[in-house]
Amino acid sequence: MASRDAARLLLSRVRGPAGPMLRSFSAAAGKPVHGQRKAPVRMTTEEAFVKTLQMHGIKNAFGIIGSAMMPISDLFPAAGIKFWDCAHECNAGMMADGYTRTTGKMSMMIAQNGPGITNFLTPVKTAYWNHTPLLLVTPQAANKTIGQGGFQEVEQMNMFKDCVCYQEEVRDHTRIIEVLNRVIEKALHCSAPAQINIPRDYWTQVVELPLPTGVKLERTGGGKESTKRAAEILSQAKFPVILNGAGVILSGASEQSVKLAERLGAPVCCNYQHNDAFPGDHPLHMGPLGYNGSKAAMEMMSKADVVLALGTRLNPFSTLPCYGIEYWPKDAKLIQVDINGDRIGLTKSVDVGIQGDAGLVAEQLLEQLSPEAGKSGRAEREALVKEKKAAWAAELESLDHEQDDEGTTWNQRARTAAPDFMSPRQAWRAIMRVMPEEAIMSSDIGNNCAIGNAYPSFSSPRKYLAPGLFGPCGYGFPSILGAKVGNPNVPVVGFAGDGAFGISVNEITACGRGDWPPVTMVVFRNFQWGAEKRNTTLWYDDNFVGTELNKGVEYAEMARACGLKGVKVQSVEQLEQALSSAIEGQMKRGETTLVEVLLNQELGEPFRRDAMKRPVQVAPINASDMCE
Ligand SMILES: Cc1ncc(C[n+]2csc(CCOP(=O)(O)OP(=O)(O)O)c2C)c(N)n1
Ligand SMILES: [Mg+2]
Repeated sequence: MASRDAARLLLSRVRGPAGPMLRSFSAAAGKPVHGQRKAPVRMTTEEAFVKTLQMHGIKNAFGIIGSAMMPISDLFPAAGIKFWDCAHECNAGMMADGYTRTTGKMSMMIAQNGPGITNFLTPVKTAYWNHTPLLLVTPQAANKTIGQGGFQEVEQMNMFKDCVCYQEEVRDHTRIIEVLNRVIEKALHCSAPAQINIPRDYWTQVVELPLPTGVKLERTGGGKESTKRAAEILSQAKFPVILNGAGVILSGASEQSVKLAERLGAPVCCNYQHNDAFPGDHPLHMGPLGYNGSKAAMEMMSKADVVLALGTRLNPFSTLPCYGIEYWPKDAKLIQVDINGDRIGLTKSVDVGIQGDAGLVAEQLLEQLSPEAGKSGRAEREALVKEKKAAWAAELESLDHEQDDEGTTWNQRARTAAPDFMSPRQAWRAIMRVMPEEAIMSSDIGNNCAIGNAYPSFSSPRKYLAPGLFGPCGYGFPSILGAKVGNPNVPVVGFAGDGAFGISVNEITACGRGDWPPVTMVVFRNFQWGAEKRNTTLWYDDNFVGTELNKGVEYAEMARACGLKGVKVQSVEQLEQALSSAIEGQMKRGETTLVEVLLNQELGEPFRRDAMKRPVQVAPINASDMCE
């Protein structure tokens, strides 16, 4: 009642005694509508917080329960917010990333102050480089005692400073809505995680506040001059190549990107780990650039006289030479489109930089292209696209084994030691034969997953979850759980190496509970931290330090002990059969299955040829010098 009265009072103030209504207010009670002025409402700070979440449609929270967040989690069921209580906050954060990346809807991470929040560090930075708009809620030790080192205190703002696009601490309980709303909007506008830090003694206060109006900033299609110049350059190009980045996925620009490519007759490469940034069944799709990417994409890129980098920050790792091919066309004109102007020209000199939304910019460019655009050398280019794609597909189909660098013999020894086991590539081909067309897949950091980057393509975006450029082991499993939460009717399959899976394995204790959706998880078993072992074979003379995993561990059995399905396979036939029946079990019987795939210990290309070098010995290290 009190709030209605307040609303009436405010309305009459705005209207004035007889004048026209200056602003309209939505009803104080009822659905919080975004974009409408609201009347103040008397409520608790936790009610205010939850109403603001509702207003932004945030329906999923991932974390582990703790007393400092309980005032709001208590309201989650009533609010229609599902709290996914995970086994580890690190996994909870990766789940939030998987959920939001595959749905385009914001989710939140929330946990106990101190140790709960410190566990979020890795996934928040991961989400940052995946450009995922997430809400990070960090309840904090109370103002009353902070600084006394009482209980669960840590510098929660400093800790995330470099991991979020925006962070703000609530300074007064009456500012709770203002701050939360701003944090959510920053995350959306910057497409990155943003943090609200809230001292726990600000809960359970009574405030009288209006819900926020909300600012939905319209994205732009770039500046007039820059789009005009870019369209001119593209119109005159003899061999235009497009590089689609995450921005194309995030802005939902598939259609515009296809139109632009078709108009220009330009082959389209996907940026590293963004295999779903262009439809895989399109004739101009070339596949991913970068580490273990598509040779066809690299060959086309090397021929470009104009590159349109659409929705990408051109991360330096993503365009490194691969397979010994220096494909980046240094003399080509470069047009870079990014929503974040700070990242334009950061890694490569650009001829035209356009700050804007990938889809809107693509539309602008299409409108401004000259009638001649794309005509020069079109038939030859299209023929070359066909030829290179076919050649790469055939090569990929024929590749069974990994190469040893000159002077090293690891792969040859690995094959001899386990002649009955599959190689990573044999396993990947078997997997690709049974993956459903519409499936969402996740990947992890590791050698087997990296080899796999060459294989999948997707007919639509938001289908490929790779860990991205923060490169955390332990992404594949939790991210696919998050993807399934957001896409319950789509088959999902996660992939991880046995070491990386071990980092996230505790989630098998959580994900078998009643309302958790079923997933299929493939674990590549080679009993080693393979990617690091590869570095050791190449630069450290097989001096294996910390690269061996426990052969006694049985992951499929562990899954079964947690009430899930678990199956261990060794041959191509077994793998195909087990994976297809696991996916069928996921979709028809609600079963979560872990497929443990025994592989030989072959190892593909190392991640960092660019950063590694042979050590030299100057002052030898000797155990006898160790002090007691
Ligand atoms: C959290 C984290 N710890 C360590 C690393 C370094 N690292 C990168 S790849 C890798 C090995 C992964 O081993 P595994 O998951 O078994 O996959 P494999 O390489 O054997 O296929 C390690 C330890 C990392 N990227 N992230
Ligand atoms: Mg391994």
